Amino acid sequence: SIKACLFDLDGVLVDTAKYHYLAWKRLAEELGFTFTEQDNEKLKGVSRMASLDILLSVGGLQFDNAKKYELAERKNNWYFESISKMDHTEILPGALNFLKACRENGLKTALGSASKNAMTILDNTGLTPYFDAIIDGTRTTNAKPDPEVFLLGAAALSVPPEQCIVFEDAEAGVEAAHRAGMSCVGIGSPATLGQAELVVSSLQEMTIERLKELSLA
Ligand code: B16
Ligand code: MG
Repeated sequence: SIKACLFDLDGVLVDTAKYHYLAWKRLAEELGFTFTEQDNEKLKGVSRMASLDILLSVGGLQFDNAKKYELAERKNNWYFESISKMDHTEILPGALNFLKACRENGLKTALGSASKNAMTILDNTGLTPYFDAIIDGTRTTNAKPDPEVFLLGAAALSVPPEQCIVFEDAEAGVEAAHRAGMSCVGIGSPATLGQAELVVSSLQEMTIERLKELSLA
């Protein structure tokens, strides 16, 4: 039976994708090319440096590592300005209620995010107290679809992977969950998250009852 729920951050609990997009778009403009919202889809769940590589390939540009770190830092400074202004109103519909329901029903909760900015976002939105463990991009060396972030989460909770369920909005995250030996609920569209055991459009559709049905299946 399920003992723990592991949550991705961006796209599952908060919509920070729009801030990532604004910052990447600004960087692309400074470099002299256009970066569309559609291009931005490819960055979901992907680490900062891998995101930069995708962006530069869209612009057909190549730089050495020192320059790439400088560009990534420039983007991150703009992104950080946006998330510094976030508050609880930016928690996605149903997320807080479901986190509370998990805890009221004795389930452990952990964050499993690729972001190095996760703590700022959790603190500003008031979500930090709802987690028994927080694993973010400052704690991992291998990005999703590597299972590391979720395996570290399960270990921090002392729950075996097969008793964990992951909530993810990115295809790479669903794969990471499966490689960790965990079931996955996709948040978004079945077209991209079809590999997940269940796909819902938001956490508003998620209940403890549905979670239990899932673990019986
Ligand atoms: P940062 P998640 C991911 O967060 C985002 O989806 C992805 O777009 C971003 O590039 C990555 O975090 C790294 O974020 O630049 O803040 O370290 O979905 O894993 O919660
Ligand atoms: Mg995500």
